Amino acid sequence: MKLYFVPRTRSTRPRWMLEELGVPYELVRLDPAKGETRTDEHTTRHPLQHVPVLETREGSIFESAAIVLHLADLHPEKKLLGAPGSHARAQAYQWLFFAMTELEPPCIEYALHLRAKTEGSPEASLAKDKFSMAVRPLERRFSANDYLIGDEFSAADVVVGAVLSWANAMGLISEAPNLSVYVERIKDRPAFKAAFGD
Ligand SMILES: N[C@@H](CCC(=O)N[C@@H](CS)C(=O)NCC(=O)O)C(=O)O
Repeated sequence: MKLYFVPRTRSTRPRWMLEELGVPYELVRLDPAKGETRTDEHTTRHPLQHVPVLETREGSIFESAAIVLHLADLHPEKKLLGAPGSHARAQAYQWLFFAMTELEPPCIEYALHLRAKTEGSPEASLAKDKFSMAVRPLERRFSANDYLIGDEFSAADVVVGAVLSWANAMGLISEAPNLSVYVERIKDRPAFKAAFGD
C-alpha cells in the first residue's frame, strides 16, 4: 500500500490513520515545488494533481476522508469505525461529512485571508464567524466526552481532529476551551506526532 504524501497538507490525515492502524505502508513523498504533483503519472492518480492518493493492489483512490474510511474498512479488527449499518458508523459518516463540508471551508477561507494578510477584513471575520458557528456542537460534545463517538478514538477523530488542529494553529479555537483540550489530547497521540512530524 502506497500513500502519496506532501508534508503539512491533507495527506497527513491518511498518514495519521495508517499510523493509528499500525499497518505497513510506503510513503511516497512528492514535492509540488519541483512539479512532482503535476506529472502525467500523478495526474492519472489524481485528476486535480493533488494529494493525498492511496494506492492499493486494486487501484488508487483520492479524497482524504474517503481514504481514511477505506483504511478503517480494510482493518476492521482495529475497531476504528463502527460496523456497517450501526449507529456508530452513521455517526462517523455524519462527522466526516461535517468536517469536510461545514468545518473545513471556513478554515480554507480564513487561511487564504491570512496568506493575503487580509485577516482584518469583513470577509475574514465572516469566515471566522462561520467557523465559530460550526464548532458549537463539537464544543458541547467535548464538554462531557473525550472523543467524537462513544468513549473511544475513531476514524472520525482523525478527520475532524486534523481540521481542528489546523484551525487551532490559525488561532480559530482560542475561545472554545473544550475544543482546545480535545486538540491537545489528539496531538499527544504518537500516531498524530508521526504523521505531522515533518
Ligand atoms: N478535498 C481534497 C483536497 C486535496 C487538496 O486540495 N490537496 C492539496 C494539499 S492540502 C494539494 O494537493 N494541493 C496541490 C499541491 O500541493 O500541489 C482532500 O481532502 O483530499
